Amino acid sequence: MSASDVVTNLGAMLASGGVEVVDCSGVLGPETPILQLPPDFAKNTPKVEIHKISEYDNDGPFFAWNWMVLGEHSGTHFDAPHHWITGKDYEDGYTDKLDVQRLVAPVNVIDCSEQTQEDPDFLLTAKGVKEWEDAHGEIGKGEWVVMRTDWDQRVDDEDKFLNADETGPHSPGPTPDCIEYLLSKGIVGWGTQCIGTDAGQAGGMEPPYPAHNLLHRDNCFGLASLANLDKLPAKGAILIAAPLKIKHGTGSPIRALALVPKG
Ligand code: 23J
Ligand code: MN
Repeated sequence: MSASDVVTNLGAMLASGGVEVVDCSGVLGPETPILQLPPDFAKNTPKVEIHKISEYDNDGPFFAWNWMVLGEHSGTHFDAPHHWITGKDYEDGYTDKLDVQRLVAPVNVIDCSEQTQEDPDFLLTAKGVKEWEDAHGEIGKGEWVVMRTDWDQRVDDEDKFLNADETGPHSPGPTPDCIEYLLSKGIVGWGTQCIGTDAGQAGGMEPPYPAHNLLHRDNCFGLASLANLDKLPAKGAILIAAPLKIKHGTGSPIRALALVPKG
């Protein structure tokens, strides 16, 4: 089939609903959980604010619009390579410079929801990924890989979502060897349903925050706070994860969309 036929057929399938568009973003608003770094870092991202300019009133009789206070790394969002020191030298490592061809790609969904229900500190390893590949097929070059934990069920309760105690945050994520293995397969990026791409306890790993450190070292992307991964097949969907074109941006909220064949 020619590329032209593929796109024509995809268009027809989208129009008929044979291919379903699944919303993999959470709601962005004042209640959206925001990462709080440990107190040794004084500055943090503020909560999302939405301020009304007008809503069919004296300030705008025919129109409604708002302005916002919004961090780059708030809610369902994209981490660009420039976000981490290991990715600082990539000229295309910013949200306004990156190669958009890489943002639309097949997605591999690794279901860890059973393990993470038992253990909020569950870590996906290279071994775990290889076992998933034995069951579902190989992860290919240029593809997304996302970790399903159903953490989006907690998103309306910030305490439950961040899941922190006196020993720090407790949320699932990857081991360093997991990310190294995925990078060896040539993935475009790694996504999770938690506040960041790394596990809650990843500050104590070697290297610290391995998803951030290793993905961005290799000019790859991160996705965080993804929703509705339980509605995606293990393989066979396409994920569109496009950040705003923020000048010199290190990341951006996204409307993550998955194209899923129905039936
Ligand atoms: C800054 C510092 C550490 C982390 C993060 C940001 C994120 O998780 C993020 O949103 O990229 S771990
Ligand atoms: Mn981020």
